[in-house]
Amino acid sequence: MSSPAGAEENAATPRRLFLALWPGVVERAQIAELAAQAAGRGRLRDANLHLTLAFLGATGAARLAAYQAALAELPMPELDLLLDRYGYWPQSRILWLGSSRTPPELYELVAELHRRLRRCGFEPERRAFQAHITLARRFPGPAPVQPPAVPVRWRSAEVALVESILDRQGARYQVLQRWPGARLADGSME
Ligand code: 3AM
Repeated sequence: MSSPAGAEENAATPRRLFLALWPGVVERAQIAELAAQAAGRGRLRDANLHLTLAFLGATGAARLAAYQAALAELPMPELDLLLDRYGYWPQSRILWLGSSRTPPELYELVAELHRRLRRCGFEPERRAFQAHITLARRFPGPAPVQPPAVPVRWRSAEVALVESILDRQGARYQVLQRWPGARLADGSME
């Protein structure tokens, strides 16, 4: 099936990409627990939980290379997120987890990503960035009345480039690359 011609074709096929904060094992388990409490069986698969920073959409190889070059020297803040509230968007029927005090550094990071990607032809979404982790799609609503009993503390200093791959069970996400913040031995940033 995978003839050389087929391989070339695959290389030329645009990939559906986005940039995200990608939880580590511990935070992922904690977020998944909240998803299970709030949405039960209708929740996203644990492995798919993430916080989208920028949706890049179908991206060809040349554009991807330009994005990667643009993000090479990304100044990355250390983000300290407290995921302490649920939200629900009735129009898209999305149940999400977020923070009642999204740190300004996260908005600044998204603005910086937009600045860098725009130079490569990227067009950011018009609607304002809203930091959220989707817990369930096609959720009947409303969001749980009570906030999470145990909020999740998530410290992140990495932007992940993620590919969305459709399989029989829906979208599966694969991290292709990460841009780590340069951290000094004493914990401060370069
Ligand atoms: O982080 P969430 O789950 O909100 O909704 C999609 C998901 O966001 C979003 O990209 C993330 C990874 O798939 N997405 C999908 N298509 C999109 C589009 N056309 C989109 N965001 C904006 N425009």
